[in-house]
Amino acid sequence: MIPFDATDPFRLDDQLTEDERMIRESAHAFAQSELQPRVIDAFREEASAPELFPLMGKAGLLGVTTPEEFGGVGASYVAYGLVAREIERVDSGYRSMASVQSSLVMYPITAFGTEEQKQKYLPGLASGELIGCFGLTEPDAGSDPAGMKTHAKKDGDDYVISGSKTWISNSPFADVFVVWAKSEEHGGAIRGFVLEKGMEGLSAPKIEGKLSLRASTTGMIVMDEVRVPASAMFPEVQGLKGPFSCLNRARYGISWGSMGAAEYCMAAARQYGLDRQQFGVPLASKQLYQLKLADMLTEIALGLQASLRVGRLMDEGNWSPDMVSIVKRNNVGKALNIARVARDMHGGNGISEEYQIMRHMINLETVNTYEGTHDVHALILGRAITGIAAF
Ligand code: TGC
Ligand code: FAD
Repeated sequence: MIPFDATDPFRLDDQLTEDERMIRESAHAFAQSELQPRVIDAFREEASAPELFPLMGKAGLLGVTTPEEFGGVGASYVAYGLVAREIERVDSGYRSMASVQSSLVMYPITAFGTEEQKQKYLPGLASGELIGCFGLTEPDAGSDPAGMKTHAKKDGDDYVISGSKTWISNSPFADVFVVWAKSEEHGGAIRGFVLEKGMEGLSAPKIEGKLSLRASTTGMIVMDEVRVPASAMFPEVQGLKGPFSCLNRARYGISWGSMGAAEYCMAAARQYGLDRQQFGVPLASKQLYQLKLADMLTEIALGLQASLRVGRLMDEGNWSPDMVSIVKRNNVGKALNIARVARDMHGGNGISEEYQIMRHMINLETVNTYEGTHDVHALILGRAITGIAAF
């Protein structure tokens, strides 16, 4: 037998490689020194922070799984998950900024792009000199992206793209726009295009007034007959499997990230219970208080192990998207519940920005919705179980 460590119940650390531990430690150091000091003000002010991208790039937090030849880190999916966990321990919005860049912009360019597209965009995206965004969702097509209206029309050697995307992370300050559109030339099949800031007819207004994920900037992508050369299109990939392949990676990262937010909330509730005296004793001495902490510890331990397992399977190439639905749905749902309970355990202080719990809680409302809502992932799993699509 060995002593039990309540901060690492299943000895996750022992299951990591030396490289993964180093990446986790450097992500932790970066998140605590660069992100934590600014997040309370950034969230309150709903501040845009494009300047964080070069800092994250320098710290090796962008393109963790992208091959080194394109400026990435060339590390494992487990390492990518560990980075997401450390960033989201501070704020889901900062993790969003990084995971869109890595999973939704660098991944499709790496997997589907031409050599020219890879050389042109990947090194700048890895260093954070370029910022990327991913446009799938539209005002009338959220959970059902097959219903998108954005379309691309062939005109000579060019494509002319029109339509609008909404709720797009990073778009107001993005340089590189990965956009999915129905191509008339390909019988209405969905194709991916890489657009650039400054193209005529392209704009990306900011969505103001979010009550969640305020440290991450969200906007629209409006395309009014944006003319792009044929070389802006991903040459091979057709249909929804293009964007969905990107979502698999981002959803997997979110499964780790949400556990980071939950770990923060649990650690804060534990400390609060030890420090706060009521009825002449610390709150942590009460059975009800300990029950809540025990439930949190259990869900976090199980959630992290599940994500580690999926990550290892991804690294081996033995995974399926349904596995990712299990961990995205479960971990985010559990993290949201943990944050709500931790908020309650802080009493009145729980609503104060200083204690940071409520920020995590309201961020996780978004995380539960984006990248496939909690219920959409239930339906993905329901289809896998029964063979019947109930969307
Ligand atoms: P369906 O008929 O199931 O599939 C269409 C084609 O796609 C293939 N496919 C997948 N390929 C790879 N990975 C997956 N996970 C895949 N799921 C499906 C499938 O094999 C098929 O291929 P083919 O060759 O036969 O054409 O598609 P459907 O239209 O019935 O969709 C079903 C549903 C509900 C599962 C899907 O539409 C869905 O997942 N909806 C949720 C939408 C969503 O997650 N949007 C996310 C937008 S991006 C975002 O939120 C970023 S937030 C980022 C941040 O800030 O962190
Ligand atoms: P809807 O699809 O309208 O769903 C509304 C409700 O109906 C949900 O509860 C849902 O579970 C339920 N529902 C939907 N379909 C069914 C069904 N068949 N059966 C039962 N219930 C159903 N998108 C991008 O493309 N890129 C981004 O970078 C991006 N960033 C985002 C950042 C933020 C802050 C937010 C809030 C969203 C972002 N999104 C992004 C969009 C996000 O992916 C969508 O909000 C999400 O997919 C849900 O779509 P919707 O909002 O249209 O909700």
